[in-house]
Amino acid sequence: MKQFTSVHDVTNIDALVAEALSLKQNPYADQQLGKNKMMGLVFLNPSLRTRMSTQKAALNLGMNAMVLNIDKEGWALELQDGAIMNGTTVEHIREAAAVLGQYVDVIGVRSFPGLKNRGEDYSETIFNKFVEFCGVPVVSLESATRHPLQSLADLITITELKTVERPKVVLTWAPHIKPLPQAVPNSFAEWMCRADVDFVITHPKGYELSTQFTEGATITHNQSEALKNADFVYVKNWSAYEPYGEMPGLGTYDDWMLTNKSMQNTNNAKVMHCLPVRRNLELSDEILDGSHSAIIHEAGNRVWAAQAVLKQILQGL
Ligand code: SN0
Repeated sequence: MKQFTSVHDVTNIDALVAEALSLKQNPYADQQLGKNKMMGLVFLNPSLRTRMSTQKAALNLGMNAMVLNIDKEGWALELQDGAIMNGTTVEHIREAAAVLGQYVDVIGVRSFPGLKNRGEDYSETIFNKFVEFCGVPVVSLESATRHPLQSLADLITITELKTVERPKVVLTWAPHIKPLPQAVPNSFAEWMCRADVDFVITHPKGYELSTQFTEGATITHNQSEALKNADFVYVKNWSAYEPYGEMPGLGTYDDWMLTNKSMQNTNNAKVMHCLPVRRNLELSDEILDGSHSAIIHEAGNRVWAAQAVLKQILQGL
């Protein structure tokens, strides 16, 4: 594997999931593979799981890892080509990315969308500049439009916990108080449309995701209809794709938050969420603390997702 920025970089999804599950059983089998190899983790936005799980995955493979919170600890980055840098930005992304590539063998980058300019976000301007200038394989730690390490961990979790051959997986929108990226639902949809599952997306009118990620999914505005016989319910808030970054009907969809009652017509479904979750806004305490939740298990699987991906990248170096 030369890079991991979306499901399109994966040649065999089933094999990657199987690899992750095998690494979970035997985490230190490949310590020689990463010997004297350096993983760089560069964050333009906050992180808990991605940072810790990817670092742990690198160490399990025998790599070293360095973390840079470039938004807080780096020089103020200039992103525009041709800029006359006589203002507050100090270092151009062209130099920053190229220099980081001198120090590491694989680089992970997190860069959230601005949610102001859809064209800019959906062309992955910042992320692609890293890919262009760093000169080493790039792993997405969540870009403007996707979070593939999360989606892989989600597919691993579904594979482990499913009780029927072809489970029904429902992605449901949840309430929030501020506009969040579409990256997690885009990516989850993109992976689920390629997995052996019945995939349903439910959200209020106005929260349609870009169709490039949802082809093959059933889409409904009726949450309780969607939840019928569900085996997995994946909860996530996202802002609108059109009008971009807005929250149509803010405050009127509070009943979209799942409670134990919402789960009654499911097939005793497992509830998933990528975290961080705002309690009693996106998800109720009773779900988070109850038997439906697979959320901590899911977060644990972030290590094996990252390790399977890094292993394939190391094998291609
Ligand atoms: C991010 C998102 O893409 O939705 C990261 C998820 C892994 N989530 C947030 O930014 C949450 C922020 C908040 O205020 O709740």
